[in-house]
Amino acid sequence: MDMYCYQCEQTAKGTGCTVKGICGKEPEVATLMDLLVHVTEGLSQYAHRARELGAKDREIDEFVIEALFATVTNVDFDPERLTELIRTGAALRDRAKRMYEDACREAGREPEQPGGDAEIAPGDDRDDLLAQGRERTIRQRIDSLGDDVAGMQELITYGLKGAAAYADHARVLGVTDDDVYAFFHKTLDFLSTNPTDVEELTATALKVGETNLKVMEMLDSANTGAYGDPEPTEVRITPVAGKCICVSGHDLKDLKMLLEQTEGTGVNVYTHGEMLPCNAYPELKKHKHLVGNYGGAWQDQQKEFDEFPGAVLMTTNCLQKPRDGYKDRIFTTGLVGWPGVSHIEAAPDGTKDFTPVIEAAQRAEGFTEDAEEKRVTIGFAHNAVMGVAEKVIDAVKSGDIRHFFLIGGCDGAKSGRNYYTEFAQQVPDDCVILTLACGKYRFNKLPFGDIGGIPRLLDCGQCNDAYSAIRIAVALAEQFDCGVNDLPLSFILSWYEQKAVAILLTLLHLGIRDMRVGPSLPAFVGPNVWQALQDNWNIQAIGQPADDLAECLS
Ligand code: SF4
Ligand code: SF3
Repeated sequence: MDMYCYQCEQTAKGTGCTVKGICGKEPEVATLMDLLVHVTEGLSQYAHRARELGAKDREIDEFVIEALFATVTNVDFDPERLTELIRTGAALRDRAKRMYEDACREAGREPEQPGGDAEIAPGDDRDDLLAQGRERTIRQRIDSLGDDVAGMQELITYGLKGAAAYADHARVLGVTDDDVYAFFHKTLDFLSTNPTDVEELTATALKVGETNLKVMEMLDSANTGAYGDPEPTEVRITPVAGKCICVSGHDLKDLKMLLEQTEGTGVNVYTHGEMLPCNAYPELKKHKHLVGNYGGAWQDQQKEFDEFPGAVLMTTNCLQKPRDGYKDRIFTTGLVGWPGVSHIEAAPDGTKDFTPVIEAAQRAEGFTEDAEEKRVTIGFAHNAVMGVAEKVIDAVKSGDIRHFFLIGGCDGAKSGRNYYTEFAQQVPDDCVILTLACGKYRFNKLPFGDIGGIPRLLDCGQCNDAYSAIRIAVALAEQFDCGVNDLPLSFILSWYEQKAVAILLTLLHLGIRDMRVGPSLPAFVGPNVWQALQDNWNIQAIGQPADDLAECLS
């Protein structure tokens, strides 16, 4: 076995990638990622203990977030950059150790020697690192602990990875929270003890969900604080003539910097994938050369970027192997990386110079003519929906709105995802669909019409805007003086990577019941854990759209 990874939905044969990742991850990269997670745990062993004595270090806190984010599916495929992260992590671990020992000295107590991951010594060359990584594979833990316990440990790790991605986006916009950093260190320290108590593991997983809710709230306030509250907006989804840059990923700040740097250059900017919601933020959409959205969800990028006659900027996941047709005009930034693809680094003050991207756009042909104009409506985050809350409540009371469906989550390439399109198409005319994340591309261009002026399809935004959907659900429950589970609201979720895992843990933490999840169940959720999820939350695997729909409405 060359590697073992089962962290995402497209894992090989539904059990684990063992030869090479379906995502394109080489065994070497998978091994370095495993080692990086362990280095992070070792670092947190000291950072957590130091924090208990009042000592902390912002660089250490931020590194843990970035390192975990780098290991999320479809983010970093570059062994060089992962090696650098491992070495930086080990150096910071030594700094954390000194910080802890100093704090102990001041407190007049003997320092503990946590051992285990805290002792990983990055060797002189990559082979040495790989040898260390191969001693700590997930497969070994599955073999020694069994599917359920090893899977629960991974569930916690994946939830942390997802929350780390959101925390990093909030951080670049200046929003951080000390308690969140403390939780990451504490939880990574817990994982470093190789915990096996299922109750303790379950409680920790739910705590990850609770922390992720806080992190999504931080990101919401970072995004809206910097760029205003999203407002309902009709976005053009067909090209206009001119030179062009397509921005994918999730990072609003990167887009803002690029818009400022392309102002007056004659280069148009398009969003792609999870960047579509950016078109609804006042401070982003005010740039007239943000002309709309190009293409659909991440898994269509190879064809779409090949056909796009300009430059492409990838700000976060989900990156696929760049084809030769566009390898010289795609750029990565932030934590995203692919060997041989040009990377835009941030200056120490966080600013980025996108000149190489703009020059690549100017060299490319651009769109030669306007395509037929088509638009979709977006921008129904919590603020916009709360603005028409009274109208929505009246429509529910009068029976004009019978039921709400939240159909959303991550998309992927696997068959079985047509379920979400079919489900949305079969939703009766007197029901409203809330959607978010890249899964919406399965149906967001279909005509859904409205109910008394309320659009039947309300796009809340990116995956992290699950926070908006939660706020909307809680507000409705308050108005009707009931719990969220008593609302005429069903959750139909699609998952793919670890951010979806973090959101699922948040929904479980909130006690949301009867959710349907698909297209397949996570390989890392063992049989007994799945049974417990069913017993405690009545979570269900998706079935047939018509049957599931009938059950939701019954
Ligand atoms: Fe396989 Fe997903 Fe892991 Fe990639 S991230 S190696 S596709 S399980
Ligand atoms: Fe999509 Fe990758 Fe998750 Fe942000 S872009 S939702 S899969």
